[in-house]
Amino acid sequence: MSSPKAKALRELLTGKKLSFLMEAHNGLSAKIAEEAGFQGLWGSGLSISASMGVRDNNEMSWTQVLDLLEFMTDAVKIPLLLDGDTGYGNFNNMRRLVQKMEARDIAGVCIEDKLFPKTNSFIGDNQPLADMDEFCGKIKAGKDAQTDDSFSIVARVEALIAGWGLAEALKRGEAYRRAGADAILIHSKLSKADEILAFKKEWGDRCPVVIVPTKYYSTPTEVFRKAGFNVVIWANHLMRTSMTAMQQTAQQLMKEESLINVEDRVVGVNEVFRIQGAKELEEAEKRYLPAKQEAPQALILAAGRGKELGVLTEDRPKAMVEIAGK
Ligand code: SPV
Ligand code: MG
Repeated sequence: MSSPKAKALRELLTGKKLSFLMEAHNGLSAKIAEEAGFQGLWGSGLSISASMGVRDNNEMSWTQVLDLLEFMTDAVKIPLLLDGDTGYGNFNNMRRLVQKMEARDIAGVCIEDKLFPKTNSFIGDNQPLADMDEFCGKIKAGKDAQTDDSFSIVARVEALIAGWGLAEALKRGEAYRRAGADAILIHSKLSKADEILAFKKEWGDRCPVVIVPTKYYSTPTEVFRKAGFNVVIWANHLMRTSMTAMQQTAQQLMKEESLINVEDRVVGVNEVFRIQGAKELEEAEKRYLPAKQEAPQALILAAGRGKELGVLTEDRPKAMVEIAGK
């Protein structure tokens, strides 16, 4: 058994060409990413939590995340890789997560070797790491729990983020690969790509490698391609771009108390209806609702009371009922 979405994500992870995953945090951003041409989505923990007005510290429960993912994955045909943080607990929580994700046709999950509740990788230094063997058990439990052969588990190595160095990152990556991870995500918070390039050089082609260049954004994509990375994640840019737009609009409306200078900068409501699929509903209504009765165009007056007219003809014949003042 293999779902087309799980298969599609696996192909992106293992394909010869460099692939891209676009962050999405709700059904709308998922649709926008798909329409732009992206072949896969990143369900970013940072963006999802921010869009819900909470912190990226597992303040949303895992079932709240799943409910949101259902809207996202229902909205599109492309696969979604969930940023599953630490797997929301130990190996047991991880295997339950995998089962529940498969039930919602979510194509894969990335888990990171940190401690629950996690902290975003760009906050503070020296974040504690999970015990390597315990994390390997979590990967194994997830792989054993999946029923779809194509469901992917990506193991995220946080050793560079935590300042433990390249040797530790390689050691952990190798242990996670042996535990069954389908790909490794090597994360870095440096403004230059040096340490992830050094990792890839040593790693070779042992298994696919995913990167998140949020902090080393000025590195040309060609460098990643040449180094042989498999997937680049644009991890939070739809959430951040929408924050910029919302802040501008809210501040402008607060100040100007008028829509006049805002209207040309925002999509029209017809564009909102289009992306919601309003047209499909209109067509479905024609197929499934009884044909609408035309409103009466004429009333033929005749003698007699016409019992259906009730009180109108209690004390007069139909022909004497007042209509439009006559
Ligand atoms: C996320 O998008 O939530 C990530 C990537 O985990 S990062 O924020 O760069 O850690
Ligand atoms: Mg995250």
